[in-house]
Amino acid sequence: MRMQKLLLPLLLLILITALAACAAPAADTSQSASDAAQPADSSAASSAGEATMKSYEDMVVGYAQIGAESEWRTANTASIKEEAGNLGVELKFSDAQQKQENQIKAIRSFIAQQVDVIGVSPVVETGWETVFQEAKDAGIPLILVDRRADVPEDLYATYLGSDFVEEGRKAGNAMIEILGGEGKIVELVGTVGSAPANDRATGFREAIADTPGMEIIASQSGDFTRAKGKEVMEAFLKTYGDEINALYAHNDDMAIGAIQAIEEYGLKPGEDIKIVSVDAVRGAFEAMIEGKLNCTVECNPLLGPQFFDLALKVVNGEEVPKWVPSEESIFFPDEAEALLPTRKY
Ligand code: GZL
Repeated sequence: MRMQKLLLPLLLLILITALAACAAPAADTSQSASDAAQPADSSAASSAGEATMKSYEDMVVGYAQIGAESEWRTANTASIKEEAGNLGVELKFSDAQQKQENQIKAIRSFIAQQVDVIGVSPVVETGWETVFQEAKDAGIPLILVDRRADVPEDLYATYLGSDFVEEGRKAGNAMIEILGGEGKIVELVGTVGSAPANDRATGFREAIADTPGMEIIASQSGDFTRAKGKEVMEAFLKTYGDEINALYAHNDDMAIGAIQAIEEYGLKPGEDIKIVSVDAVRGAFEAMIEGKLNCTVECNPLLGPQFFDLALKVVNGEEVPKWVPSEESIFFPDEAEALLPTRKY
Protein backbone atom coordinates (compact mmCIF):
# COMPACT_ATOMS: atom_id res chain seq x y z
CA MET A 1 0.00 0.00 0.00
CA ARG A 2 2.80 2.35 0.94
CA MET A 3 4.50 1.71 -2.51
CA GLN A 4 1.23 2.50 -4.36
CA LYS A 5 1.04 5.88 -2.60
CA LEU A 6 4.53 6.70 -3.88
CA LEU A 7 4.09 5.39 -7.47
CA LEU A 8 0.71 7.09 -8.22
CA PRO A 9 1.85 10.71 -7.99
CA LEU A 10 4.98 9.82 -10.03
CA LEU A 11 2.88 8.21 -12.75
CA LEU A 12 0.56 11.25 -12.75
CA LEU A 13 3.59 13.62 -13.13
CA ILE A 14 4.96 11.61 -16.08
CA LEU A 15 1.48 11.64 -17.76
CA ILE A 16 1.04 15.43 -17.31
CA THR A 17 4.57 16.12 -18.68
CA ALA A 18 3.95 13.87 -21.73
CA LEU A 19 0.59 15.60 -22.43
CA ALA A 20 2.20 19.11 -22.15
CA ALA A 21 4.98 18.18 -24.62
CA CYS A 22 2.44 17.01 -27.22
CA ALA A 23 0.48 20.32 -27.08
CA ALA A 24 3.49 22.81 -27.71
CA PRO A 25 4.06 23.77 -31.42
CA ALA A 26 7.36 22.58 -33.00
CA ALA A 27 10.01 25.38 -33.36
CA ASP A 28 10.36 26.44 -37.08
CA THR A 29 13.85 25.19 -37.92
CA SER A 30 13.42 25.38 -41.70
CA GLN A 31 15.45 28.45 -42.85
CA SER A 32 16.36 29.28 -46.43
CA ALA A 33 20.09 29.48 -47.12
CA SER A 34 20.02 33.28 -47.24
CA ASP A 35 17.98 33.67 -44.05
CA ALA A 36 20.25 31.20 -42.33
CA ALA A 37 23.13 33.59 -42.96
CA GLN A 38 21.47 36.49 -41.16
CA PRO A 39 19.28 37.02 -38.05
CA ALA A 40 15.56 36.84 -39.06
CA ASP A 41 14.81 40.57 -38.54
CA SER A 42 17.58 41.82 -40.96
CA SER A 43 16.66 39.22 -43.66
CA ALA A 44 13.11 40.66 -43.64
CA ALA A 45 14.52 44.18 -44.03
CA SER A 46 16.99 43.17 -46.78
CA SER A 47 14.33 41.28 -48.74
CA ALA A 48 12.07 44.37 -48.52
CA GLY A 49 15.06 46.52 -49.61
CA GLU A 50 15.82 44.16 -52.50
CA ALA A 51 12.16 44.40 -53.57
CA THR A 52 12.49 48.20 -54.27
CA MET A 53 15.91 48.04 -56.08
CA LYS A 54 15.32 48.43 -59.85
CA SER A 55 17.22 46.78 -62.69
CA TYR A 56 17.38 48.17 -66.24
CA GLU A 57 14.72 45.65 -67.33
CA ASP A 58 12.15 46.87 -64.83
CA MET A 59 12.90 50.60 -65.12
CA VAL A 60 10.45 52.89 -66.99
CA VAL A 61 12.03 56.09 -68.36
CA GLY A 62 10.26 59.14 -69.82
CA TYR A 63 12.44 61.19 -72.21
CA ALA A 64 11.35 64.68 -73.38
CA GLN A 65 13.54 65.34 -76.47
CA ILE A 66 13.73 68.79 -78.13
CA GLY A 67 13.12 67.79 -81.73
CA ALA A 68 15.07 66.75 -84.83
CA GLU A 69 16.53 70.14 -85.84
CA SER A 70 20.11 69.04 -86.61
CA GLU A 71 22.46 66.14 -87.39
CA TRP A 72 23.57 66.44 -83.78
CA ARG A 73 20.04 65.96 -82.43
CA THR A 74 19.40 63.02 -84.74
CA ALA A 75 22.54 61.31 -83.42
CA ASN A 76 21.58 62.18 -79.83
CA THR A 77 18.12 60.61 -80.24
CA ALA A 78 19.59 57.52 -81.90
CA SER A 79 22.01 57.06 -78.99
CA ILE A 80 19.20 57.28 -76.38
CA LYS A 81 16.87 54.87 -78.23
CA GLU A 82 19.64 52.41 -79.15
CA GLU A 83 20.91 52.18 -75.57
CA ALA A 84 17.37 51.69 -74.19
CA GLY A 85 17.03 48.72 -76.55
CA ASN A 86 20.44 47.34 -75.57
CA LEU A 87 19.55 47.50 -71.86
CA GLY A 88 15.90 46.41 -72.08
CA VAL A 89 14.67 49.69 -70.54
CA GLU A 90 11.02 50.67 -71.20
CA LEU A 91 11.48 54.09 -72.90
CA LYS A 92 8.58 56.55 -73.35
CA PHE A 93 10.02 59.07 -75.86
CA SER A 94 8.55 62.36 -77.03
CA ASP A 95 9.76 64.76 -79.79
CA ALA A 96 8.68 68.36 -79.01
CA GLN A 97 9.40 69.84 -82.46
CA GLN A 98 11.56 72.47 -80.64
CA LYS A 99 8.53 73.81 -78.68
CA GLN A 100 8.83 74.23 -74.90
CA GLU A 101 5.08 73.79 -74.38
CA ASN A 102 5.31 70.32 -75.96
CA GLN A 103 8.17 69.34 -73.66
CA ILE A 104 6.17 70.51 -70.63
CA LYS A 105 3.14 68.48 -71.82
CA ALA A 106 5.39 65.42 -72.23
CA ILE A 107 6.80 65.77 -68.70
CA ARG A 108 3.25 66.03 -67.26
CA SER A 109 2.28 62.92 -69.20
CA PHE A 110 5.27 61.02 -67.80
CA ILE A 111 4.26 62.12 -64.27
CA ALA A 112 0.69 60.86 -64.86
CA GLN A 113 2.10 57.54 -66.08
CA GLN A 114 4.27 57.39 -62.92
CA VAL A 115 7.54 56.63 -64.75
CA ASP A 116 10.56 55.87 -62.56
CA VAL A 117 12.72 58.74 -63.88
CA ILE A 118 12.46 61.60 -66.42
CA GLY A 119 15.19 62.76 -68.82
CA VAL A 120 14.82 66.16 -70.53
CA SER A 121 16.93 68.28 -72.87
CA PRO A 122 15.46 71.76 -72.16
CA VAL A 123 15.00 73.66 -75.43
CA VAL A 124 15.57 76.97 -73.57
CA GLU A 125 16.99 77.75 -70.11
CA THR A 126 13.94 79.37 -68.47
CA GLY A 127 10.27 78.45 -67.78
CA TRP A 128 10.80 75.02 -66.14
CA GLU A 129 10.42 75.58 -62.38
CA THR A 130 6.68 74.76 -62.13
CA VAL A 131 6.73 71.48 -64.06
CA PHE A 132 10.02 70.35 -62.49
CA GLN A 133 8.45 70.98 -59.05
CA GLU A 134 5.45 68.83 -60.11
CA ALA A 135 7.87 65.97 -60.91
CA LYS A 136 9.60 66.43 -57.56
CA ASP A 137 6.24 66.48 -55.70
CA ALA A 138 5.33 63.24 -57.51
CA GLY A 139 8.61 61.70 -56.24
CA ILE A 140 9.99 61.27 -59.79
CA PRO A 141 13.69 62.21 -60.16
CA LEU A 142 14.62 64.33 -63.20
CA ILE A 143 17.90 64.32 -65.17
CA LEU A 144 18.96 67.26 -67.41
CA VAL A 145 20.55 65.86 -70.57
CA ASP A 146 22.54 67.91 -73.13
CA ARG A 147 21.27 71.34 -72.03
CA ARG A 148 20.97 73.01 -68.61
CA ALA A 149 17.84 74.71 -67.23
CA ASP A 150 17.81 77.82 -65.01
CA VAL A 151 16.20 76.17 -61.94
CA PRO A 152 17.22 75.55 -58.28
CA GLU A 153 19.55 72.55 -58.01
CA ASP A 154 17.09 70.58 -55.84
CA LEU A 155 14.73 70.27 -58.83
CA TYR A 156 17.03 67.93 -60.78
CA ALA A 157 19.23 64.99 -59.84
CA THR A 158 22.13 65.74 -62.22
CA TYR A 159 23.12 67.48 -65.48
CA LEU A 160 24.77 65.33 -68.15
CA GLY A 161 26.23 67.56 -70.85
CA SER A 162 28.93 69.78 -72.27
CA ASP A 163 30.66 72.89 -71.05
CA PHE A 164 29.29 75.20 -73.75
CA VAL A 165 31.31 78.20 -72.53
CA GLU A 166 34.51 76.16 -73.03
CA GLU A 167 33.31 75.19 -76.51
CA GLY A 168 32.92 78.92 -77.27
CA ARG A 169 36.41 79.65 -75.92
CA LYS A 170 37.90 76.89 -78.11
CA ALA A 171 36.11 78.36 -81.16
CA GLY A 172 37.34 81.89 -80.34
CA ASN A 173 40.94 80.81 -79.88
CA ALA A 174 40.83 78.84 -83.16
CA MET A 175 39.37 81.90 -84.95
CA ILE A 176 42.23 84.11 -83.66
CA GLU A 177 44.76 81.63 -85.09
CA ILE A 178 42.91 81.26 -88.43
CA LEU A 179 42.51 85.06 -88.94
CA GLY A 180 45.96 85.95 -87.59
CA GLY A 181 44.32 88.14 -84.94
CA GLU A 182 42.62 90.49 -87.44
CA GLY A 183 39.13 90.29 -89.00
CA LYS A 184 35.42 91.20 -89.12
CA ILE A 185 33.25 88.30 -87.94
CA VAL A 186 29.53 87.54 -88.40
CA GLU A 187 27.90 85.15 -85.92
CA LEU A 188 25.10 82.61 -86.47
CA VAL A 189 23.57 82.10 -83.01
CA GLY A 190 21.75 78.91 -81.94
CA THR A 191 18.17 78.76 -80.61
CA VAL A 192 17.46 82.03 -78.78
CA GLY A 193 17.52 81.49 -75.01
CA SER A 194 19.09 78.03 -75.17
CA ALA A 195 22.07 77.18 -72.96
CA PRO A 196 24.38 76.31 -75.90
CA ALA A 197 23.56 79.58 -77.69
CA ASN A 198 24.01 81.72 -74.56
CA ASP A 199 27.21 80.02 -73.44
CA ARG A 200 28.91 79.55 -76.84
CA ALA A 201 28.44 83.29 -77.40
CA THR A 202 29.92 84.06 -73.97
CA GLY A 203 32.93 81.78 -74.39
CA PHE A 204 33.77 83.08 -77.88
CA ARG A 205 33.66 86.71 -76.69
CA GLU A 206 35.84 85.86 -73.68
CA ALA A 207 38.47 84.32 -75.97
CA ILE A 208 38.71 87.27 -78.43
CA ALA A 209 38.35 90.02 -75.78
CA ASP A 210 42.10 90.70 -75.65
CA THR A 211 42.55 90.72 -79.45
CA PRO A 212 41.30 94.17 -80.54
CA GLY A 213 41.72 93.38 -84.24
CA MET A 214 38.88 90.80 -83.97
CA GLU A 215 35.42 92.38 -84.29
CA ILE A 216 31.93 90.79 -84.32
CA ILE A 217 30.04 93.06 -86.78
CA ALA A 218 26.72 91.13 -86.79
CA SER A 219 25.01 88.40 -84.75
CA GLN A 220 21.64 86.73 -85.45
CA SER A 221 19.92 83.41 -84.64
CA GLY A 222 19.75 80.62 -87.21
CA ASP A 223 17.93 78.39 -84.67
CA PHE A 224 20.50 75.56 -85.13
CA THR A 225 19.02 74.61 -88.56
CA ARG A 226 20.62 74.53 -92.05
CA ALA A 227 17.71 76.37 -93.67
CA LYS A 228 17.72 79.28 -91.21
CA GLY A 229 21.52 79.40 -91.24
CA LYS A 230 21.47 79.85 -95.03
CA GLU A 231 18.75 82.50 -94.83
CA VAL A 232 20.56 84.62 -92.20
CA MET A 233 23.92 84.30 -94.01
CA GLU A 234 22.24 85.59 -97.19
CA ALA A 235 21.10 88.64 -95.20
CA PHE A 236 24.62 89.15 -93.76
CA LEU A 237 26.11 89.00 -97.28
CA LYS A 238 23.53 91.47 -98.60
CA THR A 239 24.42 93.96 -95.85
CA TYR A 240 28.21 93.48 -95.49
CA GLY A 241 29.27 91.58 -98.64
CA ASP A 242 33.01 90.99 -98.93
CA GLU A 243 33.65 93.10 -95.78
CA ILE A 244 33.03 89.81 -93.94
CA ASN A 245 36.28 87.96 -93.16
CA ALA A 246 34.85 85.11 -91.07
CA LEU A 247 31.76 83.31 -89.75
CA TYR A 248 31.34 81.82 -86.27
CA ALA A 249 28.40 79.36 -86.33
CA HIS A 250 27.09 77.86 -83.06
CA ASN A 251 26.56 74.53 -84.85
CA ASP A 252 27.66 72.72 -88.01
CA ASP A 253 24.17 72.63 -89.53
CA MET A 254 23.95 76.44 -89.65
CA ALA A 255 27.54 76.56 -90.99
CA ILE A 256 26.63 74.13 -93.81
CA GLY A 257 23.60 76.27 -94.69
CA ALA A 258 25.84 79.38 -94.67
CA ILE A 259 28.37 77.65 -96.97
CA GLN A 260 25.62 77.30 -99.59
CA ALA A 261 24.74 81.00 -99.23
CA ILE A 262 28.40 82.08 -99.56
CA GLU A 263 28.87 79.99 -102.72
CA GLU A 264 25.64 81.33 -104.26
CA TYR A 265 26.89 84.87 -103.48
CA GLY A 266 30.06 84.11 -105.50
CA LEU A 267 32.63 83.91 -102.69
CA LYS A 268 34.68 80.88 -101.55
CA PRO A 269 33.74 79.52 -98.08
CA GLY A 270 36.83 78.47 -96.12
CA GLU A 271 38.99 80.89 -98.18
CA ASP A 272 37.33 84.32 -98.76
CA ILE A 273 35.26 83.78 -95.60
CA LYS A 274 36.85 81.59 -92.91
CA ILE A 275 34.38 79.44 -90.93
CA VAL A 276 34.52 78.01 -87.40
CA SER A 277 31.58 75.97 -86.05
CA VAL A 278 30.62 73.52 -83.27
CA ASP A 279 29.37 69.90 -83.01
CA ALA A 280 31.87 67.95 -85.22
CA VAL A 281 29.15 66.02 -87.09
CA ARG A 282 30.08 64.07 -90.26
CA GLY A 283 28.87 66.93 -92.47
CA ALA A 284 31.51 69.17 -90.89
CA PHE A 285 34.30 66.68 -91.67
CA GLU A 286 33.07 66.46 -95.27
CA ALA A 287 33.07 70.29 -95.53
CA MET A 288 36.63 70.47 -94.10
CA ILE A 289 37.81 67.87 -96.63
CA GLU A 290 36.33 70.08 -99.40
CA GLY A 291 38.19 73.09 -97.94
CA LYS A 292 34.93 74.92 -97.09
CA LEU A 293 35.15 74.81 -93.27
CA ASN A 294 38.24 75.72 -91.21
CA CYS A 295 37.48 74.19 -87.79
CA THR A 296 34.77 72.35 -85.83
CA VAL A 297 34.65 72.11 -82.03
CA GLU A 298 33.35 68.75 -80.79
CA CYS A 299 30.08 68.53 -78.82
CA ASN A 300 29.33 64.87 -78.08
CA PRO A 301 25.69 63.77 -78.74
CA LEU A 302 26.27 60.08 -77.94
CA LEU A 303 24.93 60.42 -74.38
CA GLY A 304 22.71 57.29 -74.25
CA PRO A 305 25.03 54.99 -72.23
CA GLN A 306 25.91 57.66 -69.65
CA PHE A 307 22.25 58.74 -69.36
CA PHE A 308 20.88 55.29 -68.53
CA ASP A 309 23.77 54.56 -66.17
CA LEU A 310 22.90 57.76 -64.26
CA ALA A 311 19.14 57.03 -64.45
CA LEU A 312 19.50 53.61 -62.79
CA LYS A 313 21.74 55.06 -60.06
CA VAL A 314 19.29 57.89 -59.37
CA VAL A 315 16.26 55.54 -59.30
CA ASN A 316 18.09 53.31 -56.79
CA GLY A 317 18.95 56.25 -54.59
CA GLU A 318 22.69 56.27 -55.30
CA GLU A 319 24.68 59.50 -54.99
CA VAL A 320 25.57 61.09 -58.38
CA PRO A 321 27.54 64.30 -59.13
CA LYS A 322 25.42 67.41 -59.87
CA TRP A 323 27.19 67.73 -63.26
CA VAL A 324 28.66 64.97 -65.44
CA PRO A 325 30.62 66.81 -68.20
CA SER A 326 31.15 65.26 -71.67
CA GLU A 327 34.74 64.72 -72.93
CA GLU A 328 35.29 66.80 -76.11
CA SER A 329 37.95 67.74 -78.68
CA ILE A 330 38.49 70.17 -81.61
CA PHE A 331 39.18 69.27 -85.26
CA PHE A 332 40.89 70.96 -88.26
CA PRO A 333 40.99 70.21 -92.03
CA ASP A 334 44.42 68.54 -92.06
CA GLU A 335 43.10 65.57 -90.02
CA ALA A 336 39.54 65.45 -91.45
CA GLU A 337 40.12 62.83 -94.18
CA ALA A 338 41.78 60.35 -91.81
CA LEU A 339 39.19 60.84 -89.06
CA LEU A 340 35.96 60.78 -91.14
CA PRO A 341 35.73 56.94 -91.25
CA THR A 342 36.04 56.83 -87.44
CA ARG A 343 33.25 59.30 -86.72
CA LYS A 344 30.16 57.73 -85.08
CA TYR A 345 27.80 60.68 -85.79
C1 GZL B 1 24.37 71.02 -77.90
C2 GZL B 1 23.01 70.82 -78.51
C3 GZL B 1 22.85 71.67 -79.72
C4 GZL B 1 23.79 71.30 -80.86
C5 GZL B 1 22.91 71.59 -82.02
O1 GZL B 1 24.54 70.19 -76.80
O2 GZL B 1 22.01 71.15 -77.57
O3 GZL B 1 21.51 71.50 -80.21
O4 GZL B 1 24.98 72.03 -80.87
C6 GZL B 1 21.60 71.02 -81.56
O5 GZL B 1 23.34 71.02 -83.24
O6 GZL B 1 20.56 71.40 -82.35
